[in-house]
Amino acid sequence: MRATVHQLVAVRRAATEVTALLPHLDRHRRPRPEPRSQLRLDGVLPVGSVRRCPKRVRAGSSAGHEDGAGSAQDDYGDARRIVGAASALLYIEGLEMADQHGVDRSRLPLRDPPFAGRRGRTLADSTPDWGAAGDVRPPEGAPNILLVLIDDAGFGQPSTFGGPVQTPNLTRMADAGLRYNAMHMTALCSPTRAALLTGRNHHRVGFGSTGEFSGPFPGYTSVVPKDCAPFPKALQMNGYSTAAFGKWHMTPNHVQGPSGPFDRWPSGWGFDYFWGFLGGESGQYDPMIYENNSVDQVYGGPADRSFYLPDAMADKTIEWLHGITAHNDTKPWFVYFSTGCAHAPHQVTEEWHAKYRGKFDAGWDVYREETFARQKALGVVPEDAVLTERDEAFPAWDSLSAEERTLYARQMEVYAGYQENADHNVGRVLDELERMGQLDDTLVLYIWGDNGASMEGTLTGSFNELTMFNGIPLTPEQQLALVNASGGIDAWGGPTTAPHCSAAWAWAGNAPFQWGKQVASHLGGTRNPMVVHWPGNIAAQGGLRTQFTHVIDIGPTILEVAGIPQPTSVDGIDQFPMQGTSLAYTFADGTAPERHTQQYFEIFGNRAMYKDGWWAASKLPRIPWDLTPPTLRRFAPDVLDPDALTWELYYLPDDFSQANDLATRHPDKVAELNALWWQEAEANYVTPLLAGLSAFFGIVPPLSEKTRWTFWGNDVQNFPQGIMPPTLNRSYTITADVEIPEDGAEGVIVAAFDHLGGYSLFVMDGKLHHTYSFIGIETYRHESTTTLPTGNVRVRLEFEADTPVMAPAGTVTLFANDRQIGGGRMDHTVPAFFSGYAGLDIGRDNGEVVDGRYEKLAPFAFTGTIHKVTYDIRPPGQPHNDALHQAQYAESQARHVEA
Ligand SMILES: [Ca+2]
Ligand SMILES: [Ca+2]
Repeated sequence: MRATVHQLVAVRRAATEVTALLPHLDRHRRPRPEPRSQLRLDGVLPVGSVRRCPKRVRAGSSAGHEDGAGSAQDDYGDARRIVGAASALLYIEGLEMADQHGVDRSRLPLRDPPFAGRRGRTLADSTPDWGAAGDVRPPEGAPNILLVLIDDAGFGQPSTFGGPVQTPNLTRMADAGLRYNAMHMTALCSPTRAALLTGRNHHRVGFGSTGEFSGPFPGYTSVVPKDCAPFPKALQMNGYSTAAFGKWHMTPNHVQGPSGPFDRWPSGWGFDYFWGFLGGESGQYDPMIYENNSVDQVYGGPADRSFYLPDAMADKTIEWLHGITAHNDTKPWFVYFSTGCAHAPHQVTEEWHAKYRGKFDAGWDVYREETFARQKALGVVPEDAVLTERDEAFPAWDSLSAEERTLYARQMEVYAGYQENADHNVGRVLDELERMGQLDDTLVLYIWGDNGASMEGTLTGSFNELTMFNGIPLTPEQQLALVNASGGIDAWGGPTTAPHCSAAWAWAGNAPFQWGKQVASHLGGTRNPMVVHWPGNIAAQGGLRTQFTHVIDIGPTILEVAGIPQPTSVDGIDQFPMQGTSLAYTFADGTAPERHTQQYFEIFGNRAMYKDGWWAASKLPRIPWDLTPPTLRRFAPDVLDPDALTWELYYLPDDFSQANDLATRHPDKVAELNALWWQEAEANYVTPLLAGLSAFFGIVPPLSEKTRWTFWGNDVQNFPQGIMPPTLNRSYTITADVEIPEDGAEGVIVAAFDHLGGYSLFVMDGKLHHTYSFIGIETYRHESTTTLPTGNVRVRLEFEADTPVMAPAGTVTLFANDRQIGGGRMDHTVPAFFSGYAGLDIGRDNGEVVDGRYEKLAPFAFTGTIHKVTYDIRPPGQPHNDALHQAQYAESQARHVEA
């Protein structure tokens, strides 16, 4: 921002031309209610900048009066003009690209404007055109857009829609805006998010399943095809500032490292800025945070117990808004605020869950009845609606023991407090927008849940949600024992736990509907509250909208409101049209006939077909959280007969909650919707049916040829699960070349994850230690019998699996310079996932630590030198390891391990 006298003189003539252009430029500026800083020639350069100019200029500058009033008037005028010209150049961001009114905004990026001036041999016979140096601006009046998405939350949870979770900020937006009670999601995280940001059906954009499970069919790649560009890209390329905060979940696991490719990261989806986590969930006390295209850092953990991710997310969003407003407050922005809450782990501090103490002691059956009554009183559920019945998969609250009730009630208290905190932090962003005078010029879309509340906690819930994902069911007795071992019921929700509530609480949270997350056949999985707030543009404050809407409608709505057409070409690729229907038509008219009249649903074989009020539902006949081999075998490719799967039928205008199955009364309607579902499935790449579970049926990725992973030095940290050396269900060796000073060394050589599942190789009291946590259920510790030598030392850990099965037992041996120095047994190893988040670190243990013995010293960095760490995974091609490979993928999540 500095200019020399030489540069100032050189631009002097140009400044005259700028003056001539000003009226033209101002005409193209985006009108704003408040007067904005205008492009001016005089007095714009900040005082500090002027003072950095050489003395002659400074003496005469407008900021230079302190130097005395006696300066020559000629000099003064010259300097003012020179400074003014420099200012014009420095403030060139105020320019627009020439004649954007004539630009085709549907072909992205926008074409550069042709030069409208004239280039002669010298400036004397040339005419400038500032348009070519300007920036793309959105259409006039394009508003700011705040899109809030809560994770894993149900229709019957927020108080705004009759639930017991206090959500004053959602209510505040609703009372000054609109409540939508027929908004639909896909029933699963990544699919909903991909549909949300592309305006297309989830299978059509490769997201029939989650980002963790890229599959070999077009609807299941977890990679958005280039002909379906996400709408944030259209906003960005049309001149919006764009940012995403929080949960992403659309970058496939194996590309979440520093080598990318980054077209699968938020930056590739059209976000100028990203701060959050790439996976499906995050620790709230020790998140591994990405900023743009790399890991920012692991925050919190034992070294900073004051850190809480939901608070930090709001802070970071506000900070970004301050920054862009300071830079350019004429440019509209788009913020995607996507909370990790209320996905597991349900982590929140006591101040938030203590206020719900005792509130759920009456249990989930009473919860539903009370919520249903409030829903009717609020009018978000029609008066003639019926509360659906409890499926026998969920036990009656009255049938539980006193101990179970105590445990489960606390689970719900924490789950509720966790959600209230999420709304509180959304409110902090809203408050700041209000203080900045931007709230009224911002379209707020606030969606409570990307799917219904999650039943992934199994019936008992879990102190560590990963028990379910590893196929480790726990009895209520085991659960209680493990809760007690983790600090007791009062520790639920704190950093020693990564909890998930009982599936029955989730089902209750989806009142008045049946089922929940993953069950795309029913409203419990698919219907979520939405609130729209846009004062001045929505007259019916506090109104209710009942038209059928779907998450693919959000993209078309936002583009319509911004005045930006859906792109027909992006980066040279012709675009497949958005499939959603803008719901902006509902803003003004609650009685307008619904325009989104037909929609298919499918997740993991749970299917639905909606058309003109009719809803056909076909739920795969299994308990949603049951992924055991005997259950899955019933749906294996050579067993499954899709025509044998039955349909239920509901007519939603008369039956809001799907309580009255009409299938036997209207077989023709069932047949019609069944045929339509298959037609839609074909067109949207849903087929082959159950491709989202294909890994369970032996359709596994090619076996990697790679057997060695090398970490050169101690500076590789925060490696996420998807790119770690694959030690699960294998024999493996970790070798570290280290240097230990004469007076010894201590600290972590390599650590992955934490005490709820992970391993660490470290030096303490001069000895080599290995700690392995089997999902927090059992912890194995091995220690060298002698102290390590000094100087250059090669330490080695060998794990030899006994047999080629999932979760193999095996023998650990520790070596120093090829001499055995210790070892022992491990009865169980982790079969599928150590953790849903966190990473691997060389030379330290970031975030929550694997072994509590060094927690106070966290991250317990190694005080010697690490030259390199090498992982050797048993070479492929041996029958032994082929079998292990098949086991890992084909039955991951599917094999019970006796706890
Ligand atoms: Ca979710
Ligand atoms: Ca760690």
